Amino acid sequence: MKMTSHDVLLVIDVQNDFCPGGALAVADGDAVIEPIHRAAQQFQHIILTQDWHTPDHNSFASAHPGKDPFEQIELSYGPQTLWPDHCIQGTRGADFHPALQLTRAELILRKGFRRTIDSYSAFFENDRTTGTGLAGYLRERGLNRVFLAGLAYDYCVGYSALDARRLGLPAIILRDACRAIDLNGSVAEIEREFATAGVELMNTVDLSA
Ligand code: VGL
Ligand code: ZN
Repeated sequence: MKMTSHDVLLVIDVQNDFCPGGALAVADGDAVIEPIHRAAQQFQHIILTQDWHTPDHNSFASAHPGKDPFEQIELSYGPQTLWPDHCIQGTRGADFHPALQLTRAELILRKGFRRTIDSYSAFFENDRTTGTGLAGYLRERGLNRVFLAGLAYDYCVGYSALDARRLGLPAIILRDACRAIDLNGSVAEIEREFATAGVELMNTVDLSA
């Protein structure tokens, strides 16, 4: 694939809590690191995101007495899945996985830091209107094609890709550099949305082909 200086690799939430042993472990989550490192060699620009919640975050089941993790509730902005406490600001679980070596990354974007609203996407919080600033950053830097990798495929990676399309940017997910949570058919559901929105899927080997 022909790569240019306007391409950016968005590495989503490769944090301890989403890897084996973490509070919201994604099966095989740390397996994304190797393909991400290989993919990174093809990019002039890399951005990392970091899920970054307050201790009493509204997306935690623990903030809703009587509710369990993975249940769904209605919040002011719509349905919200409740999660185990994870990626709390300043904790080890919120740190990037120690094997992730992307010192060239130009921006670390934190999201989900507002207590009352979750943010799966790197572009918009879960109300789909509060911006994170990433759209403006990409625009100002002339980065206009987004490749995505990381955790989790069916949540933060997928929502970010869909929002990139909403902003009119080409969005390509590096499928082998992602792992999914797959909660109640979430993979099948988001892949239907990918098809409608024009999110593309490819593997890291195809970058250098
Ligand atoms: C994520 C659930 C809750 C993710 C973050 O990174 O996909 N999923 N917070
Ligand atoms: Zn989260």
